[in-house]
Amino acid sequence: MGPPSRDRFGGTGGLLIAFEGLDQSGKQTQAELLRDRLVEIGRLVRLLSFPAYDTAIGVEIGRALLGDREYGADVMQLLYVANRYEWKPQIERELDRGTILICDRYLASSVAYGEAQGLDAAWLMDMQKHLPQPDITFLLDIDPDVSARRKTADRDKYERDLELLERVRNSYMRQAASAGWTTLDANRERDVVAADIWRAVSARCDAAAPGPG
Ligand code: ATM
Repeated sequence: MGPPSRDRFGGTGGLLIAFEGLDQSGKQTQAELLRDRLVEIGRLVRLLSFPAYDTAIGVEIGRALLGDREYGADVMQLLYVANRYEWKPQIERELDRGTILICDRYLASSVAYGEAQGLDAAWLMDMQKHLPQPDITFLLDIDPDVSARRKTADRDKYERDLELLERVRNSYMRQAASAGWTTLDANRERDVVAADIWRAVSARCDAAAPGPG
């Protein structure tokens, strides 16, 4: 017999859900609300956030975002991608045991921010093809100026550049035309957005739940 199947729908019930969008679009809030609802119905859930600043590569990313390093856009995205590969074994283990993993940013952030800085989107996707792919990606869509206005303090270097944020949003929109994406207007009330997310996730959870027997 081969290794256990990683078909998450017919098998263990694990799911990988990603939240994407500009800073201040409510990714963390929505990820936490979704976690709480899934815990309420008895599912095993884990929240992850990328960049994961608590690894060696994550520490380096943090320094670069604060301006203590002068890496080019390509090196930065290689670091973000490597940071997710650092987590790959753990993500696979969790999915195999049926955990619903909720990621605040994942693969598509590298494509969006890298593409916005002139990098090749195909290259950014290709080097991430051996990471566990998300089952559902939610794009929480807000205007770049809303993102910039909501955050006035402690902005990192991306967050100060409106034109760049516009290009990030365009990349997200392009990516969101693919299967597995759901785009939501995140200018609406928090609970209205959460209800849309719950409708999409609970449908998938029912499909993923281990059947009787
Ligand atoms: P957080 O603010 O979500 O921790 O992310 C830091 C920055 O890293 C964020 N900039 N802004 N706003 C987006 C950027 N980023 C990438 O460019 N590629 C990635 O893969 C990830 C995870 C984040």
